[in-house]
Amino acid sequence: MADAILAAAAKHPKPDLTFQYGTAGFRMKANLLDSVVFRVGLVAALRSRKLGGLTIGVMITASHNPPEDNGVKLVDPMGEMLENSWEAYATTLANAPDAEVENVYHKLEKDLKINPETPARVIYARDTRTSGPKLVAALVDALKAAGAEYTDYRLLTTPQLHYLTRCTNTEGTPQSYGDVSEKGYYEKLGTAFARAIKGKKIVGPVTVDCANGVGGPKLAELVKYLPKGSEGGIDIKIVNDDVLRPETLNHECGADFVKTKQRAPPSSKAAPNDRCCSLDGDADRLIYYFNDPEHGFRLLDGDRIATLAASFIGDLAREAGLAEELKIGVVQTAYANGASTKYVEKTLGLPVVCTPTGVKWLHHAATKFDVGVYFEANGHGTVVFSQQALKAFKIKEPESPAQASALETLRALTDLINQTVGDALSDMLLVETILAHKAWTPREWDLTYTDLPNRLVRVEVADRNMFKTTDAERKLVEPSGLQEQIDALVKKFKDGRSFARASGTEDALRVYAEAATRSEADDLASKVAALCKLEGSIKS
Ligand code: G16
Repeated sequence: MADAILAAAAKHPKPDLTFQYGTAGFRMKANLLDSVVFRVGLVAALRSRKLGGLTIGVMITASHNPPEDNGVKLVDPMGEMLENSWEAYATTLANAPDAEVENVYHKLEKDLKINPETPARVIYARDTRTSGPKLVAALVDALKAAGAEYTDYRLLTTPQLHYLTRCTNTEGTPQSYGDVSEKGYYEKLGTAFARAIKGKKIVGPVTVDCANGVGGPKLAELVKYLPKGSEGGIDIKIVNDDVLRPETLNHECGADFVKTKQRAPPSSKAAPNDRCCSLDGDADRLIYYFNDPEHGFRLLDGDRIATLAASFIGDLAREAGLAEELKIGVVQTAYANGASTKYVEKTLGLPVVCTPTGVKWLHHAATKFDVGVYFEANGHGTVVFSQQALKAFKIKEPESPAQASALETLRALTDLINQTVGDALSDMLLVETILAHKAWTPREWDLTYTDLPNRLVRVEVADRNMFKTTDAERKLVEPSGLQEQIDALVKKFKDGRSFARASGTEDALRVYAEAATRSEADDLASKVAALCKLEGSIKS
């Protein structure tokens, strides 16, 4: 096997670059990724062996990034993101000189006390990018060289791979998460959705913009398993599902476009008040929106989905007589609109935890609650239920028909919601379920609180790594003095708040600002961006 790794590594030479495991794995221009994907394959084999042969997932995708990018991320056995400490091992292997890959691999094996005789099992999938098949070939070379067993699930959304990883590892156990197949995923969601909306009416269609990514064909498949609008179910109109022209991926459409530009895709033909939503390139983010005849474009982002879900599940828990025993909480990042945080704390009366950007951080914090609702403002998130909550939903004896119905809806939600990771398809069915239960249009949802105007700016700097943050990314510690300048600016704006952080998926700095009015938010964002740009050029 040793020779096999050395020989295989030589076929995937490393370019003269330093690679970083970012917010969601390695991500960059696809033509630079061959050696990285190969080495991630080796890490997957090591991780599986370390865990006694449990199956590890590898997803090849660059999600919201442009078509020429790609990326690779690892999925741990229960469908969570790779354990944090292993990101460092992946980085070490990714940066090892070609001739050293085999030595580094064996050093990790030794240091981590991994038995090379233990079986290694890996499953993998990719999104629709043209660079995908070649990167898959690099991955397979590594898996063969490391002696791992593997299964190719071809094209999947990222959350589908997370689901399959958990199903594979729990198959035949009391914790079984579902049938180990793509069909099993659709069946589970379809059945749970039918149970969750039983007796309720979904008014009008929902138009889903699939970012011209893998979510398009997968949603078309899922629709076959859902009760149809004509039968009291859901009427889904799929748009931007062109996967035959790869250059259209995430181009002027998709969740990232809608959230950052704060407008509908230019191709949208939605009429006023039509319910619309957008997925991103690998269907793990979801953003809703509609056109208000009076106020124009209205965005219902991840913060809105979190508040909607938290209030609905909180109400159900009360109706089911379980409010006292279940700790419900919301997890956000610094990007959460200040008005949403206030709404959760003051109106819903629930605790809010703030973590750094990246689902890995939010998910972890959410598991500390019995019902942990976590969403990034960009639409990435889900709800996780503790074992205690699942047990309570199961064993609670209803004392009235209303309690029985609340309990049944809660049970259906635990199947409908993809608890492994944020899943745009599952989240969309969750939102549709809640709106049907509340008999709300997007307008009523929008009226729950008023967002503070905000702006997100992408700033290109020579070296984004010189910007270092603390306090869940809300403050810069480096370059020194910059935070004080930002604070001085913020003070001049009513309800002003702003922060800057290096992106972990793009070679850029992100600046966020909010303030009492749209023009002030724009002004604050552009002033903070200018400060950062200046600092970035002085120190580089
Ligand atoms: C990934 C992460 C998200 C994160 C986003 C942007 O999303 O999974 O948690 O919010 O990147 O991160 P950054 O600001 O560091 O670039 P996706 O949908 O691109 O995989």
